[in-house]
Amino acid sequence: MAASCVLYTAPGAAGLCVHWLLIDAGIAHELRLLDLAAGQHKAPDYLALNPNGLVPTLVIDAQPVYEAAALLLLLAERHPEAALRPARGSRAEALYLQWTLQLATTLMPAFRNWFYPHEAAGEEAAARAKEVARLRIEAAFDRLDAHLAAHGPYVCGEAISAVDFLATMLMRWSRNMPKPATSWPTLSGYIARMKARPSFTVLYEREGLTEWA
Ligand SMILES: N[C@@H](CCC(=O)N[C@@H](CS)C(=O)NCC(=O)O)C(=O)O
Repeated sequence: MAASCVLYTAPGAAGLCVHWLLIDAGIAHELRLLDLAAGQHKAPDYLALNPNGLVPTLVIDAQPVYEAAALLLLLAERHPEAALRPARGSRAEALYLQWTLQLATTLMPAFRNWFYPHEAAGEEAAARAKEVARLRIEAAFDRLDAHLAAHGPYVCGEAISAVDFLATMLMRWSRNMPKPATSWPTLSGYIARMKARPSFTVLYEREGLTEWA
C-alpha cells in the first residue's frame, strides 16, 4: 500500500520544491497550506510536527519529517519509478549530493538572511546583512550558471533530478532582487526549461501563485 503523505507548506515558501516534486512525480499527497502571517506555523499543533516552527513539514504515514532538501532526497529515494535520483555510483550521483547540500547549506541560508535580515545580527545590522546576503546569492548564481553551462542542461547533467526543483525554487526567490537569476544567460534558459514542465502550471494553481509564471 502507498504511504500516506501530507505536506504542510505556505504559498511560494520552502515547501514549493517538495510540492512541485510530488506533483511532477505523480505521488499521491494531501496539501495543507498554512497562513504564515497568521502564525499558523507557530501554533502548538504544528510545533508538535516541526519544533523549528518553519515550513515545510511532510508527514509520511503519520511520521513528520522536515528540511526541504532532505524531503526531496527522501522522496526521490522512495519513488525510484519517478527516476529523480541518479544511478548509484555514477558521476551524476556525486553531483546530485554535492549540489543538494551546497544549495541547502549556502544559498538557502543566504536567502534566509535576505528575507529575514534582522536574524543575523539584530535590527541595527539588517541593512548590512541584506547586502552581504545579496553578494552571496549573486556569487552562488555565478557558480551555478558556470556549472550548468559546462555540465547541463540539468544540475546533474542530461537528466532532471530532485535537486533541480530546489535550484529552480531558489532562483524564483530572487525574482524581485536587483539581479534576479533570469539575468544569467544559462540560468535563464534553465529556468524556462523547468517552467515548461506541466507540473509547474499545476503547482502554481494549487499554491495560488502568479508571480514569475
Ligand atoms: N532549512 C529549512 C528552511 C525553512 C524556512 O526557512 N522556511 C520559511 C519559509 S521559506 C519559514 O517557515 N518562515 C517562517 C518563519 O521563519 O517564521 C528548510 O529547508 O525546510
